[in-house]
Amino acid sequence: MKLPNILRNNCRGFTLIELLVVIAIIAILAGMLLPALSKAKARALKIACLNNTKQMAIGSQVYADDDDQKALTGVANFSDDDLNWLFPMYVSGLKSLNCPATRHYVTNTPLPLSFNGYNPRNDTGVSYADRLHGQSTFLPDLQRIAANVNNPNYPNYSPATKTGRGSSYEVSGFLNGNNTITPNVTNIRKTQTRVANYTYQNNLSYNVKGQTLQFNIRNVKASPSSIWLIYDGDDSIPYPSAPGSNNDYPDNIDNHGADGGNVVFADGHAEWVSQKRYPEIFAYGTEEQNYNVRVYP
Ligand SMILES: [Ca+2]
Ligand SMILES: [Ca+2]
Ligand SMILES: [Ca+2]
Repeated sequence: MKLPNILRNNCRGFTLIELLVVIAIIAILAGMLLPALSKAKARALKIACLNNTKQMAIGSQVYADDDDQKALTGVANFSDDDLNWLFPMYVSGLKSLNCPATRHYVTNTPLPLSFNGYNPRNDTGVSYADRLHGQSTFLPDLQRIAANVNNPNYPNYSPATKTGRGSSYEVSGFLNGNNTITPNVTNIRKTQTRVANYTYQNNLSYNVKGQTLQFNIRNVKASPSSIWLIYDGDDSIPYPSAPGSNNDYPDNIDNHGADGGNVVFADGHAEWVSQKRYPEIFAYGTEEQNYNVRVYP
């Protein structure tokens, strides 16, 4: 059967050039859309992570209410990041302890306290069992953050994919920690009473990429809304395995890259802190000395 001319013309299909033009237009549109999509995704992950920190903020306030010393965290010293004091009594979901912008994971295999092999310097005067408020078990994966190269049990952390065992959040349980200027001064455990009445003891001098940031906060009264308790885990993974990585400063390898991180404060609120504001907010939050952000080759 012979088709009428008008139908034959309509059925001729596309020429190769026409197809290539259409493909090129789709590629350009996709190229314009993808950065916007990945930005939207990063923003959603920051908010999901902020929700985690809000869970921990409530958990640490309830922990302090229950605690004999009214301590806001259960860590042993200023650099200890053990989160077993929160889970499962004060934060019931393990998912809240891993940042959704990472592939960190915690295995839920509780062990009796007699199996504990992690004994950091204890500046609290309180035993591990008492800091866990009567819990009889602990999770080894919660005793360290995933992104920690000094983690002998899990040395295979991948900074490129942010994959590894451990929690995603660091703890700042003491003021005046990391003390190198006046090393004999005892670190101050963050309790409800102390954060309400604390006066900073040190002026802090931070080196950020060759620039000195000076915070003259000695004798300044601290506010619980400035004092840090928990934050997006950030330890330095040395060059060359992670170029440009600095401790406690948002870099590409960190949970939210160089954008910033979420922080739990001693008054029970949580908020996003950008890279630009990070060193200053960290100074008021931790009173840690020895802050050094290097520029790597
Ligand atoms: Ca730490
Ligand atoms: Ca750190
Ligand atoms: Ca960092």
